[in-house]
Amino acid sequence: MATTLIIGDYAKSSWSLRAWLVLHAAGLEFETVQVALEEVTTRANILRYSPSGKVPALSMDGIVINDSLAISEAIAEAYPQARLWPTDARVRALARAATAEMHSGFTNLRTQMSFGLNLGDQPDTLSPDTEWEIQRVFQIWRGLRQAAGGGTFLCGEFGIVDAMYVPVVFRFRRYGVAIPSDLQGYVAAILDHAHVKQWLALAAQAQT
Ligand SMILES: N[C@@H](CCC(=O)N[C@@H](CS)C(=O)NCC(=O)O)C(=O)O
Repeated sequence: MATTLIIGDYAKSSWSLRAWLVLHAAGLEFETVQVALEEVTTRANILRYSPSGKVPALSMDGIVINDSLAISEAIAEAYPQARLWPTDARVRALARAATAEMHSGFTNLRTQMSFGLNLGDQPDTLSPDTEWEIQRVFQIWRGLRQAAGGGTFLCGEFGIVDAMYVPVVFRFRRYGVAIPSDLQGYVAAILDHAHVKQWLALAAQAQT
């Protein structure tokens, strides 16, 4: 079977977006199967492909890998030439920490500022915890960019850590969160990234 990524709706599935970006960053040719989320049949439909009942899942080399981070690691390992992690060990450790923090944390931000590709929405009054998490994201971005010492993205080239934070960029965009001036270039580069724009175009197409 061809390499196949099982994803959810473009406008709803931030975890699918992350894995999809990582596969593209590695230059992989792959097929996608899309399962509509938030329907009564969603769980049963995902289970046809993914034993966790969640998307994304990657069918590759005769196995199914569920979870965006596990998929990212598998792709980084299979395609080392894509340099999805920074080459410097210290920067790589920081990129992994930032990735893990996104993958397992930011629950207040994720709950209060739900994922969506639209603009101009008002969140409920942000809790102090959410406000703190927004500042923590900025701190992580700054720290990585300083440690990596330049480049367009967090650690130079677009990699797994950038893919992990793309949905946060969309959340900030959706709710009009002010981006500090020193990070505006990074956010602009993310929104101008070819595959980020492709995902937005696919989402727009799906809505017509
Ligand atoms: N930790 C998982 C989270 C996966 C996840 O929560 N996926 C959501 C869509 S973004 C899902 O499959 N929801 C379907 C459901 O719960 O029925 C990952 O990183 O892949």
